Amino acid sequence: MQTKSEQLFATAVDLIPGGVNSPVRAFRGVGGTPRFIKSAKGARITDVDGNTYIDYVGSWGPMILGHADEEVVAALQRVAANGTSFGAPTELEVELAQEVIAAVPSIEMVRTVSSGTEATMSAIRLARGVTARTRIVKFEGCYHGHGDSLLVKAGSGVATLGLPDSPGVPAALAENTITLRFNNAQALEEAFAKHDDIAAVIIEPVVGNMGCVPPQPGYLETVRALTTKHGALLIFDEVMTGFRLARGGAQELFGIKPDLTTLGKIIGGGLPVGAYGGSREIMNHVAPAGPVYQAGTLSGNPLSMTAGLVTLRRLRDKAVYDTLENSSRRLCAGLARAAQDAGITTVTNRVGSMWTSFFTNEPVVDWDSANKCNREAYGRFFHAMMDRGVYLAPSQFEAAFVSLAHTDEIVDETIEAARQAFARI
Ligand code: KE4
Repeated sequence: MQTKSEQLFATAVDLIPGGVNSPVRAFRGVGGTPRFIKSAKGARITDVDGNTYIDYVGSWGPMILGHADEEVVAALQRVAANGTSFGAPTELEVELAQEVIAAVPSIEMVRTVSSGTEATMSAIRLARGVTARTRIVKFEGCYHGHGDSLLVKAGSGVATLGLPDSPGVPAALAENTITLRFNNAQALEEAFAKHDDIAAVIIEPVVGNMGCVPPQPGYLETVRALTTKHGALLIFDEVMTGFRLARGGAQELFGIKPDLTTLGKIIGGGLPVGAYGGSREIMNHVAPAGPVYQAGTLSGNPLSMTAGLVTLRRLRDKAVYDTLENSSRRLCAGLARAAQDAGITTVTNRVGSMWTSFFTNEPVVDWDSANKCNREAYGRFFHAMMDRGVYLAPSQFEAAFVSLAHTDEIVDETIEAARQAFARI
């Protein structure tokens, strides 16, 4: 007897490429049939067959308050009744800009768009426009959305599917993207010695897209010094880490001031959103203030702005980050201990409430070390946990997320499930 998820997936694969609207959802990284989700509340999601799971994906980052937060839902219902999109400026966009600028010191001016991909694409174009240079630098295993210039040795779903790069990206464009090893300062130094036309270095300051990989001590400082020295803009892609690791993101945590920051996910509270921001001097190059063009029909729409504002205003209370730190630390300690007690070696990388349990026995500091992980073991663990009511990221090369709805009891329930899952595999 087929489950409803299996029936829906069989139908979906005929209508939608791979049956999904984003590749990582197809479970290719872990095998099996993706669960079609019917509803969610707090830390839990429920699939179309009525199975409920403790959710550590959280829509890949946005759901830091937990799912279907009452205040967010009520605000959306109120605002939707007044119309969902006007294609004209609204007060909500001014308020969201104020909220982002108040939280992220390096941002004096911000433009909102409808996805993280749009944010990074636009930031790259802006950097090229401002510097009149063409080359950009990114890092292996980092993923910045599916913009052509950035789909080169990317992480996340690209790494999960083992795609070297994506067909369709013209060589003439890809050759302008230099890809280096993350956490290797010398490689960046050599790239700047070799090329004097680097417009920007774009980096995930804490990588989420090869699994969670923190910067090594001093690395971000060196990246900042080198970009300043060589007149290249430093773009912190904080689509995942923004408002996740601290109210001011990774740049607050590590005390680094990038030239441009890209945001997404949390600032839309689960509605479509992206943003890019920086100094007035740089941002005033963006149309219509300046010549660098970028536009969007639904940019800054009332629903995304509303869900984002409710979420960001709840994150003004710094205590929320202490709560996330404590629950995440306890969770990861429990997971690591459960693996150890079952004689399974895992390496846990965690920064705040984003983490990854790598199935490997050596430190994971870059794509090469992440890529050595045992994906099959991760897949077995993923399914053993799902069988026990816990929904992890369906790929070894993704970060998982704790929300404010993950109470101590839920963390304990997760650790118990892990004890059984590790014993099982
Ligand atoms: P979107 O276009 O998916 O909104 O954002 C692209 C993006 C940009 N930068 C970073 C650091 C990101 O993590 C992302 C998107 N993250 C993935 C999860 N690893 C989204 C999930 C998916 O692709 O379905």
